[in-house]
Amino acid sequence: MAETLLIGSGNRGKAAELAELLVGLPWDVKGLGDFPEVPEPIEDGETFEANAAKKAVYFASQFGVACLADDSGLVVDALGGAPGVYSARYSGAGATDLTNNAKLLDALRDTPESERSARFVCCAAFVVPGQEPHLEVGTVEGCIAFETLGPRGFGYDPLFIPEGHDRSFGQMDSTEKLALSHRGHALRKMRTYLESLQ
Ligand code: ITT
Repeated sequence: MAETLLIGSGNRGKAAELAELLVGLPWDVKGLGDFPEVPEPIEDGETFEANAAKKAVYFASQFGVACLADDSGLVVDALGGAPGVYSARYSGAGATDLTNNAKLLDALRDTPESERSARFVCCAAFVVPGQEPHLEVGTVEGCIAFETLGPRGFGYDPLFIPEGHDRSFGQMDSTEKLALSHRGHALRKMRTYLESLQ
């Protein structure tokens, strides 16, 4: 019987993308909804790598199963790298995708097109209980639009236009986004690692 691989994310958009990127691997992929509720892991690391490892180690030890987690975010050059590791909570307690996108548009309201460069970063962490995490990082370069574009995806997708394209991630379906995205890049490397374990 295939071993359980828990996707350790409470973000439904992210968890769906991670599940899509694991299709075809010989694991029994489960989500947090398949396990009893536990407190959220504490994400107090200063880097994507530290937070990704913390999440995967936490859920693997809580439930005694292998876990894949990701810590990700948007790095905006004109904002000195913000929101970065604070992307989920950029607009404060109770932040939503809507309030985060509104805050980002406001922060960049006087920033011209030539200075709106940004990148998404994803660090994926795979942990077998009791073992060291294995990390893979992916990035995608792009720029921040002047208004939200498109209904798809989650988070900052409607504001992020990947380099070489004229549509935002919010205007792409998941297949097109994952071919270009930070999470797609990190997870394709992680797949190679997971396949090497078989
Ligand atoms: P988990 O920790 O439970 O996985 P989270 O949403 O808190 O969920 P992070 O701490 O890694 O996850 O924060 C990532 C945030 O960065 C996320 O909430 C989005 O706002 C943004 N983000 C990351 N990847 C993104 C993507 O592919 N598209 C749009 N926004 C993204």
